[in-house]
This record gives sequence, C-alpha cells and structure tokens, in this order.
Amino acid sequence: MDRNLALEFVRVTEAAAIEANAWVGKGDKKAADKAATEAMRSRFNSVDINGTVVIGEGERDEAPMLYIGEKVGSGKGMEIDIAVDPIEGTNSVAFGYPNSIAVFAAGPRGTLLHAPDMYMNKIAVGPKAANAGIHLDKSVKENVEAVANALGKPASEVTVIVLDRPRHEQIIKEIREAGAKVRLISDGDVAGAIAPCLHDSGVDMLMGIGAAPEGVIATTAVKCFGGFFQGRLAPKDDAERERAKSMGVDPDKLLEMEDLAKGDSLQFAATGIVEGPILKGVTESAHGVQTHSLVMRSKTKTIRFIETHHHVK
Ligand code: VTB
Repeated sequence: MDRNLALEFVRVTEAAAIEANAWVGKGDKKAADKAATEAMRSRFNSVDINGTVVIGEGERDEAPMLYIGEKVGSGKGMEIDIAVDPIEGTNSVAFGYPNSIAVFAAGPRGTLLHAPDMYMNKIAVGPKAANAGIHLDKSVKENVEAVANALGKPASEVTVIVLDRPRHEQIIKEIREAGAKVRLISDGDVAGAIAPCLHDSGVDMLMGIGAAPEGVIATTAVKCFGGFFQGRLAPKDDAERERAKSMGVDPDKLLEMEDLAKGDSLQFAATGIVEGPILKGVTESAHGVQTHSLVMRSKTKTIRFIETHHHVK
C-alpha cells in the first residue's frame, strides 16, 4: 500500500481521538462513540483510497456510519479493506478509566478476516518471544516459561496483561501460580496485545478473552512489530457457532496471524484518547491540543510515533 498514506491515516485517528476526548468522564458511551465515529468517517473521505469497511460499528441496519460494507475514502485510490474502532475502550472514555485509543487497520482487498462480533481467546507476545513456541493450546505455565526464557529473565519478572473480567479468574490464578505478574486492565485489549511489542511498556504477554474483530486489528499491529498473535473464536452458544460458520470462520480453528491479517501490505494507525500502555492520551498544550499516535506499515516494519500539536484557536 502507498507509503504516502501514513500521514493521511494518522489524521483520521487523531480526529476521532480529539472528538472522543471531549466525552471523557461524561458517562455517555453512545455520545462519545458517535462523535468519534463521525470524525473518523468524515476524515476518511479526504483520503485517496477506495475503502470498504470489513470491521466496523455494526451491520448496516444498526450503525449509521462506518457500518460493515460501507465505502470510505475519495474512491480514487486502490481498493482496500478497513477495520475500524473509533473508540477501542468506550468504557474508559465514558468513565475515565485508563487505556483507550482511536484505531484502524487497513490492507488490500481480502486481507483482513471478516471476524464475527463475538468473543475470541487471544495470546500475544512481542518480537523477542515471537519464535519461543508460544501457543494458545499450551498451559499458562508453559507459555509463561517460554516467554521468560526468550526474554532471558525469571518467570517472576514476566508481566501478563489481562482484561479484568470474572471470566479470567482461572487464567489469572494460573499466571500467578506460574510465578508471573498480572496487570489488569478494565478495557482495551488491542493496546494490551500491542504492549508486549514495546520494550518499555512493562508488559510481556497478553492473555484472555476479548472481542474477535479487535483481534484482527491487533494482529495487524503486532505483525508490523514482528510480534506474535494467535486467536480462536469463543462463541458463547450454538447460535454464535452457526453465525461464525455462516461468515466463513470455523469456530474451532486456531487462527494464526496469516488467517487474521494476510500478507505484508498492511497498515495500522492509532491515536491515544486516554493514556494506556502504548500511547499517551489527548492532552492540552500551549498550542491547543496534543495527540500521540502510532503509525506502521507491515512491509517495512517502520514504527512511527507521532506527537502532534493541533492549533486550536
Ligand atoms: C471489551 C474491551 C476490549 O473486548 O472488554 C470487549 O475492553 C469485550 O469484552 O478491548 P466484555 O464483553 O467483557 O466487555 C474488547 O473490545 C476488544 O477485544
């Protein structure tokens, strides 16, 4: 994909983050999401792409904007698929918890899995542990030890990031029994999956169940870093199993990175809304508003952190 698009893409997530920021702590998830979605949608229109939303705000009848199948961009450029999450961590924005980003991933038509909106069991590590034999089907202890070996430190110094949910009670127990540390987050496992790729995040591995569509977005970023991600759908009943099948995704299949986000022409852009393990949030600056973003292309694996001072009159 065209490298000149990187700056265009970051404008899209910056706009969403700035709009979402106005809603931090106001207790209104819907209004926050609407503001960020509208900003993302309108910014996309000035980018020269012929984009189709494959992961978005919902089906056409339930989402007015950035719905699945919607065309975005000026229509002039190449045909690409887009996976968006105008606010990944809506709770964080609404209630002022840490860790929320505006994010999207893109790839040539057909490269991003059309993941059904249901749970996914996930595991992710950074580049240093990418070939350590981490596997979703291994025990927690085996995975913790493999990461510890790859990083050259004892299991007691390994930190695993996990969404703070009752469904993770067992896995949290096992991580601690393996001697490792658990870092709980209220929301935002996209940033959680990317964190092990950053050497200064203090996080070595992500484990646990989050939403499947975000697994595709996270994989795109993890690939750009040369990290590792595996997922498997975790349908909660037979109806969800059937829905997964009807969307062409085997609910029992182990999904490797190539299944989730294919090839090496992927792009990723994210801007922090509320500070988390990978990005600072939107802050005021003398110039107006300051944003922190991460933009990457999988082809070159160039990682760009962009600090932008937006002039607000
Ligand atoms: C959220 C959110 C995550 O999954 O937890 C959601 O914070 C689903 O889990 O970042 P719950 O139903 O328990 O809230 C994510 O959106 C993405 O995987």
